Amino acid sequence: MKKYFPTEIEPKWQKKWEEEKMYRADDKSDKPKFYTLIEFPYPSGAGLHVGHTRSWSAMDAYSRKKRMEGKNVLYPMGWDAFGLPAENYAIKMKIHPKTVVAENILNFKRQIKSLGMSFDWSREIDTTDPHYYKWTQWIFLKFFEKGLAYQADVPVNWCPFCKTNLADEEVLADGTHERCGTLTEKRMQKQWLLAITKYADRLLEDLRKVDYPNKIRVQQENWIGKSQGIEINFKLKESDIEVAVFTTRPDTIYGTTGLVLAPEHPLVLQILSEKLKIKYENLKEIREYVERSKKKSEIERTSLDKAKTGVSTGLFVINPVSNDEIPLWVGDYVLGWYGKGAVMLVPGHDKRDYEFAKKFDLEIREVIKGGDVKKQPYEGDGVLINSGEFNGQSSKEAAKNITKYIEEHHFGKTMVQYKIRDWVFSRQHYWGEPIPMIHCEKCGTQPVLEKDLPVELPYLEKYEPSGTGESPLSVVSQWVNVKCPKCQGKAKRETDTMPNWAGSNWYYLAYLFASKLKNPNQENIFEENQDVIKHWMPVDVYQGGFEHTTLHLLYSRFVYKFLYDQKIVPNPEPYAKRRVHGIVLGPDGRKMSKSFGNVINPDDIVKVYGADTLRIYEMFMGPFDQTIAWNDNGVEGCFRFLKRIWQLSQSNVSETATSRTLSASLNQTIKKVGQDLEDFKFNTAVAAMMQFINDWQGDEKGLSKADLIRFLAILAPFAPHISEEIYQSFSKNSEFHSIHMEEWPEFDSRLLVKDEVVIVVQVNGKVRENLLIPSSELKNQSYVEEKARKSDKVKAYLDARQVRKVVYIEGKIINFVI
Ligand code: ANZ
Ligand code: ZN
Repeated sequence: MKKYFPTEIEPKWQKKWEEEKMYRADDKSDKPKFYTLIEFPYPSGAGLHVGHTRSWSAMDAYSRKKRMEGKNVLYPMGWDAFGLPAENYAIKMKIHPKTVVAENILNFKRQIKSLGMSFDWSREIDTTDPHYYKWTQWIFLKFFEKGLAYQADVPVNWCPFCKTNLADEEVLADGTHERCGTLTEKRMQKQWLLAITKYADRLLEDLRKVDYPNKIRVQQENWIGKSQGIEINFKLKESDIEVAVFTTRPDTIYGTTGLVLAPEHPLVLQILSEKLKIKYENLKEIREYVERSKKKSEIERTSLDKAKTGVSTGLFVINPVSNDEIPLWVGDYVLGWYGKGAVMLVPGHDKRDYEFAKKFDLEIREVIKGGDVKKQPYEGDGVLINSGEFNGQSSKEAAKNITKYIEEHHFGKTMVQYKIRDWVFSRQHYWGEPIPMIHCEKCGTQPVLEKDLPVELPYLEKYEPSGTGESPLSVVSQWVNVKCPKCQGKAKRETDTMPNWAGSNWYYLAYLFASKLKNPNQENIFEENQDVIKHWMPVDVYQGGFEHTTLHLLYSRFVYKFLYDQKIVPNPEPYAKRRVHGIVLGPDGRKMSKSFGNVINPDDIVKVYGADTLRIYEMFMGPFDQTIAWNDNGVEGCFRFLKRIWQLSQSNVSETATSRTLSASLNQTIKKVGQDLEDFKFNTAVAAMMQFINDWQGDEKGLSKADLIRFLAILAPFAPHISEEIYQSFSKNSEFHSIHMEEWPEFDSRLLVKDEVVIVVQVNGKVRENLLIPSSELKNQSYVEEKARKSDKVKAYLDARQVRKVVYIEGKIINFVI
């Protein structure tokens, strides 16, 4: 018998598959298209980790099945290589990021190829290739042309470690940078922004059009944060000045005992400039307070654990509905950018307002019945009291009626507010796409002409961040100083670069025409490739992690919608279906990390057990969307599973038909594996095949050749090499025909039920016989009992003894108690 040496057979088939160009997707095929996508990796110095391999193996199995089902499958791979990790690594190792990226890509590719993934390598892309980022820059110019890319002074999140500004999405709830864990600070700085807020409603609504896991949909909904409310204008006493607030609870308006402005509010700035014709007190305190709150982060300001701070302006405003005169305060728990940057203070029914009122001894008024507001705010709904003509109405009714009253009297109007803010799109870093803009003293900020794209990133010896908030590109005068594209006068290039999310906004489109990216005479690549874009989009299944849900997944949906509006893509959503994978932890149950010494390198597993074992193990280790710890014993077990298949295919295959019982087991397995693969239940699919192997081993005659091939066909997506090797050993074809080109086997539903079942016969709990009983008689205890009594082996025990009781467990055991 031949022995199973995966390290011999695997490279052989990988080479053959590549020669045969088996996994090339065909743009012109008449088979139905199927586009499967995994999040392309950032090629890190550490190489591939077993988390990558798990996710890609799963999608590989899925893609292979789709091919076998007759689909024209596109399963591509590329490199997301700009950004902080490459740059930080380069700085640490003192190697240029360009060199680092090139080396890492080579290593990644070698590793991936050793796993036998069915990627279409002819479509490989690299976001740091100027031929690629030319189009990343082109998309930016489109945004600018449509008024959706703009510069503004905004409070930004500054990471003191990475020395760059970050988008809100890159800052975690505790205020730290998601990449490096450093606590970020708020700074005001002129930045480029993309107007994602203009798409907020569509990004929210269109979640209905796609099939995403619930958790992901909810995370995006919350991040977008739509609030339906009303803006209400309060007049400053003895003046024409109006201050608007945003509230979602107009029903509580009679409970308003103050109005609180954010320190950034324009009225506060006016007060401080002393331009208002009103009497001032507290000016010094207000100024000091505003200065102090500038230093605080948003997290600090809004934290529920921190004591509220504020300062009185000494001024009063009038509640337009109740006509109450109420004090005007400044408090930094109110945010400048949200709503109207001002709130009506309702301490009886809002927790934050309650704390503010307690701290500064402001009145607490109960207007909704439901709790004891002297002790704690009541935030629920209820019946209105102390609310004039609205008394006795429910919160819901009152909210409607008060809104109507306010609108009719022109005191305000309904409005929708979103939590999401425009996307801060500039970074003060070297390793990114230059933003293709030019600043001219005369003409202002001008876009680079399309014909001058790409704006190539110059090769710098010194690329470390300056730390001043200026990009390291700003000191490269030959690059910075250019002619203005409009007046030809002296001008300077924009020196900020794009965030590391820019390249992944459209990479799923780049795969579709990857071979054309290098064409130097390329006109508008999107226009010229409309046919392939229409053919392949949307992505049928996109598989990735949970961690980029409000980053890449949201950003790329936004950019795709924008491209849809430019008539570049045929539909409003890029990904029809999203599936997610869990994380693979180290054998000790902790996150894999060099410092814990618990990192599993896929190379080591492949070297010892082969790629098929690694793939089978990672599918089998647990439910795909759950976080699972690595287990070496599990790897051993999967290796043994493959070895048994190897042996059985040499020792237990027959020229004649498969027995009815084994045939039933095979048909059940085909059915289950097919359904499980569809549902991303990879672990139970493998378990079903393991169960089948037991049945096969226990069967005297074994599998027929035709049935062996059917089994190999369902094994092939999971263990592509061993199934190919065994298949070829049985193949009589003179021309090469791969198992991966076989049709996905049908199951015979008539054969799903076994027609005979083994019943264990016990006497006093001891096994004495195994009987074959027809499936149709399993429910018939007297039939089973009679058969058992007639068996010679059983007879010997029952003769001349009295049977006291017979216990029958249907379809399994019959026990005679004597
Ligand atoms: C009065 C009120 C009474 C409120 C009450 C709530 C309960 P969401 O749902 O998150 O949109 N708010 C408005 N603008 C704010 C700002 N710039 N900074 C901080 N808070 C602000 O929350 C809407 C509520 O958040 C608004 O409704 C307002 O407080 C507060 F019993 O107004 B409410
Ligand atoms: Zn100019």
